[in-house]
Amino acid sequence: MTHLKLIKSPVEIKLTDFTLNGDPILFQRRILSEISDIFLDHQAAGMLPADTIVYTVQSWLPVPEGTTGGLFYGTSTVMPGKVGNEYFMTKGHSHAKSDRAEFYWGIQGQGILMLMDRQRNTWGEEVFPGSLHYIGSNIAHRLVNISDENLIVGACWPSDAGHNYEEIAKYGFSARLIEIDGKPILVPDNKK
Ligand code: M6P
Ligand code: ZN
Repeated sequence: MTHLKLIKSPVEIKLTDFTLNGDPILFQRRILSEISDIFLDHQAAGMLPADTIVYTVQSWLPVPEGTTGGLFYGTSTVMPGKVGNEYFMTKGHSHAKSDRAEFYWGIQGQGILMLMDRQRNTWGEEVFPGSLHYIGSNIAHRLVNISDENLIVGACWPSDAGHNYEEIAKYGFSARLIEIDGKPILVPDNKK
């Protein structure tokens, strides 16, 4: 019974390193060997250690997955690095319930949030500490680290959004973020 009680939330963000502390927290680690297919240069991917951590995600799911009206919170950390000339990035996804939106915000490091609409138009938003990103419905999204430090990004999304990874796994985004002359450039790459 919490009536008239002053209580603490079960989860806190540790502001020195932005990790989530509390219970329950879900921790995911994506290593290169599991996600090497997302990168263009498979030979370059094969030259890096298979257990290289590309990114981690900490999430607080306060209600069961699929609940209507709830929210989830997550912190993604994309490591610095490249596969060939392509920066380390997340798998990327659209939402299984495709009309569900999401907020991302930059916490640490420099990156690009790649966004792609249903017509496969792809663009990028610059991510930096304090940047805020509204990812509308029907927009696929992927984070790319373009700096030489960890890219840390917060996220908040509806608990019934779900993840659709299949389309991105099959067709990719219609562009890749490649380093050319020391700068990140979106280069067309259409498999559809
Ligand atoms: C954010 C949210 C999560 C997502 C995570 C990693 O924290 O968007 O829903 O799972 O980033 O991204 P991905 O699922 O594309 O690997
Ligand atoms: Zn999402």
